[in-house]
Amino acid sequence: MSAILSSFAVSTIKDTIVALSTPPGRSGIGVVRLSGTRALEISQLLVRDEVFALEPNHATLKKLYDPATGKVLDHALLTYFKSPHSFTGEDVVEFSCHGSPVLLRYLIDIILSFDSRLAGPGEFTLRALRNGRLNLSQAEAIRDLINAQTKAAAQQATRQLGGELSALLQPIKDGLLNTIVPLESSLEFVEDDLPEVSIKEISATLFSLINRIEEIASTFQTGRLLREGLKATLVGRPNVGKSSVFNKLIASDRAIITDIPGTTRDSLSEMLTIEGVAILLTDTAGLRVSADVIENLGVERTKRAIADADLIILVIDGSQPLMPEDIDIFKDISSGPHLIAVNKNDLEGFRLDALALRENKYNEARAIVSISAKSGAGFDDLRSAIMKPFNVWDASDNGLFITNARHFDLLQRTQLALRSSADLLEARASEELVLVGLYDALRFLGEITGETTTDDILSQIFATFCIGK
Ligand SMILES: Nc1nc2c(ncn2[C@@H]2O[C@H](COP(=O)(O)OP(=O)(O)OP(=O)(O)O)[C@@H](O)[C@H]2O)c(=O)[nH]1
Ligand SMILES: [Mg+2]
Repeated sequence: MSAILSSFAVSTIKDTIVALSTPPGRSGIGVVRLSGTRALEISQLLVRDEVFALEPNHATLKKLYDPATGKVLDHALLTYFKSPHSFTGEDVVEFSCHGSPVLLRYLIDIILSFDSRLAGPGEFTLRALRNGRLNLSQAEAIRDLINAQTKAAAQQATRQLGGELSALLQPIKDGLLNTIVPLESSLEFVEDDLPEVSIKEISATLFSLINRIEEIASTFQTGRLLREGLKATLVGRPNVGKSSVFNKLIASDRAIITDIPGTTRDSLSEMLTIEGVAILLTDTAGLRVSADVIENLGVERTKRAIADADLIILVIDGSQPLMPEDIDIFKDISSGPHLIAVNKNDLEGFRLDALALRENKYNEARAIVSISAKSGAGFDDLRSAIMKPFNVWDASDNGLFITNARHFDLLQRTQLALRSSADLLEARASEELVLVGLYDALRFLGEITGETTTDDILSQIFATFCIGK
């Protein structure tokens, strides 16, 4: 482990920490977790039995006492994990109590009175990291697993927790070392310039490493979606059926629908899941120039929702000819990811006039789907079209994706550093200069898994964890 990492951990090395590891509130069971050198001793005080020895990895039913009054607090199941074979690598005792918030608070207060302190966010995981039980990308995966909003996101986090990201990066680090070694040794023996064949070999290795990193980094677009979800916004002129499409997609009568244009006044958002990706769908006020103050405020909100969206779904009423307003709205949104849903295909006279948007002058139009919010026709196509620009087709059982912006950023920086080294090598610059980029690249890769992560970054990362984990 790096010196940087262990110096960050020094402040937390000795004390015993405690926290509620289950969510606050009433529940069947509430788990209080205790980690550190005094964990076992404190447990003995609570069960009022000095000779009581918990057997590691076994659950034991015990009465817990309030040492001040001698009264029984609860009957709890105690599980002891002996250092180093525990989550944190320290002695850990978990108390599975009845899930009463009052009782759990009471128990934690008693434990705190025995020379322990409340754990900070993610501090159990931080200790696990410090004790080499897992690396930084695995620690982040635990947080992501807990926060996962969909099955696909949970699966990605589990894979990262299993060490797949580190395994993916290891060959790149090895490759880098293979280029560093000949450069370093030629530095040492100043008289020997690197032979041309070696330069060519190193350069080829560098380019293959750059390509590999690019390949891994390119999964971020999908990975980010898996982790954070996608914001899709329904827009269109009044009465085309945006709210009807919204209700159909979320399978609930959430939005008010009437045949009066201007029904929706305020933006409305709901979550749904398509192909394992969480979608935050927003219904908006129909876009038109209106004399109504409230409606105009709604239109302002629609514009903000458009700016904020990853994908715009333009709804058009296919039972009417394409209107100038439809085209205006289309022009406003067509520079970003969008699709066109031509609604009301159950009606007589329905036409895919919107095709004109694609076939004639406005050829940026992406997918056009014919739907009916009334009959539900075309909704499978609509769902596929929503996911299409984001290439999430078989995200759930494909390879590992980069889901974390921090990792993506470090991969980009690795790539830039390698490119600058490759350019310098090409220009036959001195080995010293070429090496700078290679060492930078190695350090950036190390920051992903935590070998070279600084204190500041570590505290920033762990601040995003929940207490008790
Ligand atoms: N026949 C038919 N009618 C539809 C369909 N979708 C919506 N409608 C009707 O069209 C009218 C307007 O629907 P809304 O969903 O309120 O339209 P909107 O775009 O949200 O309208 P605003 O909120 O006013 O902008 C209602 O009378 C709906 O019942 C459809 O697929 N087929
Ligand atoms: Mg509406």
